[in-house]
Amino acid sequence: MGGGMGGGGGMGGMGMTSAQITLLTLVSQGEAVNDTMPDTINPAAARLAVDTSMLTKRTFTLSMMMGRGYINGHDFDEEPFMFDAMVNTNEVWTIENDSMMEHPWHQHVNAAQVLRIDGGDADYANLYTTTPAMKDVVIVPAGGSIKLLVPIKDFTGMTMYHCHILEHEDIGMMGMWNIMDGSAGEGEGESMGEGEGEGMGEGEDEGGGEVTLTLVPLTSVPVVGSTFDVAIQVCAGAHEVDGAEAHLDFDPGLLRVATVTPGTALPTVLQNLAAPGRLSFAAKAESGFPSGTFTLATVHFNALAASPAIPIQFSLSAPRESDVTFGGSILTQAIDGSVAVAAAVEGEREGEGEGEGEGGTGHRGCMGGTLGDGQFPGPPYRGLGEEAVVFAAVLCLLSLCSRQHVRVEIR
Ligand SMILES: [Cu+2]
Repeated sequence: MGGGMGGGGGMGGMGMTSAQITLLTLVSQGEAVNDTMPDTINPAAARLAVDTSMLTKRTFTLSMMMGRGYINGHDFDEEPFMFDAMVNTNEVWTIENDSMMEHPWHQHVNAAQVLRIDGGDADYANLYTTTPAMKDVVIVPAGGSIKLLVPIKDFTGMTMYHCHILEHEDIGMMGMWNIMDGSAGEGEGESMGEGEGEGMGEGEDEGGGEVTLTLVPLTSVPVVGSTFDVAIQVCAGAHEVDGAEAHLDFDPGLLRVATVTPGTALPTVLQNLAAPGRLSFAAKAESGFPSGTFTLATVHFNALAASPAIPIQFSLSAPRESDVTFGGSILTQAIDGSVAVAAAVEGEREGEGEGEGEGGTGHRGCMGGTLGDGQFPGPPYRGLGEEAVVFAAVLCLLSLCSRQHVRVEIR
């Protein structure tokens, strides 16, 4: 994992010229078509259902002074603001704008769901906080703030966040973010800013990081009548585990447990009980205690009826108290999943949800899931046509070149 800060001033001269160049020329042929944008692309898209109360919270304050830009008082060119995060966790980020102009906040790698926007245009705030879209650019109103739910799903390593007005990024309003692999344990890397005050990662516990229970994939989109798999996964990092129990609650009208395949890491099954709307599974090990990421059990569900996304939740209250133990409880977080059951459609998509479900026990660890063909990370992108994404990418490129803000809404 190694910390260190590669690639310091790489963004240096970017965007400093104002000469006009032709990037490409589009030539169209044939009859003009008068088409309208669809109201909805993926009706199954849903907002993430995550309990944010126990998540790591971070605060970033954007400010400008004397021709420089800052994040938490740090000028990227002097000393970038940095922090460490764990892949396969969720975090809540608050971005505050202490300046007199708005800044489009942009974080690389992992898109976020907008929980809240204070200040600025009410319609924008309403749209961004209600659609199921995942965003990687959100305007932080002048003097206002935004709050993001950030599922850290993909890729370890160093990445960036910055104001998306490139001039502001160039004068220092950019920071770095080290995404670490939870299973690698400790890593007291010096990249953890020296006691940066507010917002910095709520003191990780000494013993090797968080211990979570989660579902893989976090979101499933099976077709009605199909069987699909959801793995109950334990992410224990460097902790050893002697037992785990998962109690799941779901809508009995939409899902039914067909069978449960116990995992191998905790070989002694103590409980395996499915009832309408619930499943209880518990297992332990007598020796050879596992650590890292492993599957407690894989649940084969039947999708009974079409539905927008509904949660599959870990029960956390006695007597059905989900837990991971080593001696006593070591669970720090249980991450609920969701299922949107798609109506059976004629044509290509038919049968896609059949059988193997998607992802299975992906190598991505706790909540990444794996991507099947033609799927994009994050629930809202699932099933989105690739053309739509290419279209969006071209528009983004054009907006970058023209320095115009082109807003593409994919809903
Ligand atoms: Cu800015």
